[in-house]
Amino acid sequence: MGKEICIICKQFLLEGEIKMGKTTKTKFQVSGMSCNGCSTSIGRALSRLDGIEKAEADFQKGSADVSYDEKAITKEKIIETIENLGYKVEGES
Ligand SMILES: [Cu+2]
Repeated sequence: MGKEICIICKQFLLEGEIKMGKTTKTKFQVSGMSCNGCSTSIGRALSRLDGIEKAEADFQKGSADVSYDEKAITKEKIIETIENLGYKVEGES
C-alpha cells in the first residue's frame, strides 16, 4: 500500500523525464537580418543543434522564435550560434 512505485516503473519514469525534458520557448530579438535568406540560415543553423525542437527566424520582425530543451542546450549556445553567423542578439522576450 502507499504511493511507492516499483523499481522498473521508477526507472521508466526517470528515463522519460531525462529524454523528454521540458520545452522552453524564447523569442530572441535579432538585428542584422536583411532578407529571407538571413532568417532561413538562422533557422537552419539552430535546427541542426541538439536540443532544438523548433527554430524560426523572421527578418521583417527581427526576431527568432526558438523552442528548445534547457537540459540539452543553453540559451547562451543559441545566442552564440546566431552571432557566429554575423547577426546580433539584442534581447529576448
Ligand atoms: Cu539576407
